[in-house]
Amino acid sequence: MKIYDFTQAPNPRRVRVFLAEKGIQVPYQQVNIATAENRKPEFLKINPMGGLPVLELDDGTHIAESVAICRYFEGQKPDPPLMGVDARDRAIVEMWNRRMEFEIHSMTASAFRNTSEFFKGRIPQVPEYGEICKNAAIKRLEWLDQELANREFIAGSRYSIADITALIGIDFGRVSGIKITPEQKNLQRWHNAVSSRPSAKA
Ligand SMILES: N[C@@H](CCC(=O)N[C@@H](CS)C(=O)NCC(=O)O)C(=O)O
Repeated sequence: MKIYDFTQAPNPRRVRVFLAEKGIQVPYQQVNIATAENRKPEFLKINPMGGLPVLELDDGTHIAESVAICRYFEGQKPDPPLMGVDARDRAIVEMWNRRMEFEIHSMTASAFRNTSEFFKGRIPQVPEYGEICKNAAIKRLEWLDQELANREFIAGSRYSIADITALIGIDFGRVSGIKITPEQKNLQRWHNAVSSRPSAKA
């Protein structure tokens, strides 16, 4: 078993943090996105979508998509639970994880993809769309600050995959100037708490 990874990219970090929380160790193989190694034919045989991370099982199965990889490990090692503990809780965690993906993570990622020098000439960029995503992400942080007024973690009283997605989405926003403001005390309190967990360094 191994995971195709790129340490500087946000989606692979989601899986690394998830595994650190679970206490699971898997060997990593780096695939360099900066040199477009993930777009070469050898890697496209592993994941035709070209994205990272990808989990390779011992039987040769390849599982792409960060949440699908997390789902596999949640099944293999349910404790500590990071994706909910019963039908109601699993649905709530999924609701929040999807919100963190669509409303935060994909907004900060699209802001970067559409405005950064890194992707210039590599993908079609629409800087105006990047600005729309940046402003949307800034608004979403205001919303999340309010949401966190009455609970410890994103999906309730227990740390979950939704916290991982939010943490990494927000951290990745910094390169595009998307930051938690000093007034957002609830969000800052949450961010300090999740960032100080050892898993955040994964
Ligand atoms: N939905 C996928 C997204 C995978 C993805 O786009 N990964 C990025 C890294 S954060 C990537 O590989 N980008 C380089 C590229 O698409 O060429 C997931 O959740 O794993």
